[in-house]
Amino acid sequence: MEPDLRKIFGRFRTEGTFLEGNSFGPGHIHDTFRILTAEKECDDYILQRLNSNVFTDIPRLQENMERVTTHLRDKISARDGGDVKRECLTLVPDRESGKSFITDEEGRYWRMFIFIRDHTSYERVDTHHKAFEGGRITGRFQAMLADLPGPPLHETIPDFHNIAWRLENLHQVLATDPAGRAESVSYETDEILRREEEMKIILRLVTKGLIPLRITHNDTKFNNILFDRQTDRALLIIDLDTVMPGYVHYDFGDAIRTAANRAEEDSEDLSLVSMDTEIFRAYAEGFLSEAGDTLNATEIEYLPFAPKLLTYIMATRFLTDYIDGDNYYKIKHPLHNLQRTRAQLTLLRDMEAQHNTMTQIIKAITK
Ligand code: ADP
Ligand code: GN1
Ligand code: MG
Repeated sequence: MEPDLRKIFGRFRTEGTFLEGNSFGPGHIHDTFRILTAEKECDDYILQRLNSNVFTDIPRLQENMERVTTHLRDKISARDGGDVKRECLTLVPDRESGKSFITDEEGRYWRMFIFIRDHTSYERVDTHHKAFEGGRITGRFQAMLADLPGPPLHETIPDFHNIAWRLENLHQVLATDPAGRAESVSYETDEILRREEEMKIILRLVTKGLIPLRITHNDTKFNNILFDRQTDRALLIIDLDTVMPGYVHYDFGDAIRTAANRAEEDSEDLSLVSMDTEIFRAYAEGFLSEAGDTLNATEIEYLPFAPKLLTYIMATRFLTDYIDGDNYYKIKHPLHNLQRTRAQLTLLRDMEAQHNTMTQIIKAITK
């Protein structure tokens, strides 16, 4: 059933009159709508019906979101020229309870943000400037959250980037083969399985105490960074649902996976998929300009490995979802998850070929 956006809008403490609501943005997880208000001087809004299959405890998720946005807001407003309306997300409370989410008659959860005015975002990155800016804003995000007070954030999706767990899931669907697709993807499956041990290296370094747990974003794909449409400066990173304890490699790796890929994440034409090491360099320069001082030698040493790991994790997740019968990601056609898997595996092979170049670049930046 189509949601009654006007009615849902009316339940939040908004300014302005509902003019129209439309589906918005490239997200794979929630149902996102942009709500335009009739008055020119009033903000527009983003309304999201949350995916509670993916996020099973929405109240806890929203608790994290409130803590994180409040902390960031305080830091940004303390900075000269900081613009809290455009440099961090603003949650709009429920009119009645003041909570940061509501439930509708079907028991579905909704939340609302102020729409970030005059922004743009990119699926692909074609200039050094954009890549540097993306790195800068993501590095700064991590640095700003380093002193978040209070207890650890909730793990909104436990083991989210734990590759050992992701591989267990793959083995499980291969064994049960619920959609009868396992045999048709034996090539892709082999590509994943022969790299299993190599990809657990970060987990082994963690066990040895060489890589510390930090607060990370965990979904730093480049289209989650919003840029100012006029100046092309990065404003902020959005999609804070997975902000929780993690390792620096998760944020650095996922950003490179998306920014430095010359093609789209799900490119059908695999000949277009490759890794642009100049974009890697620019992003790394931006990221390390903000977060570099906090990282230890092992974290830095393994930064060139991070893009491979995150590309591998996504390939594993897309393949698992395909074999499972497409229950997790939104898909646009029946082979979409397989197409995503193939594009990620192609990117992974190119990253492997260019690993030495990435290592040299990180050495040059951090020497
Ligand atoms: P998903 O987890 O489904 O990716 P996001 O939180 O990333 O959901 O939101 C989906 C899209 O909605 C984003 O890619 C962006 O285009 C848009 N969006 C989300 N929040 C805002 C906001 N506060 N202002 C402007 N656009 C937003
Ligand atoms: C999802 O929410 P969105 O569309 O930015 C996913 C990420 C994947 C990404 C792949 C909560 O991100 O982990 O990297 O798709 N988010 C969740 O495009 O699973
Ligand atoms: Mg998103």
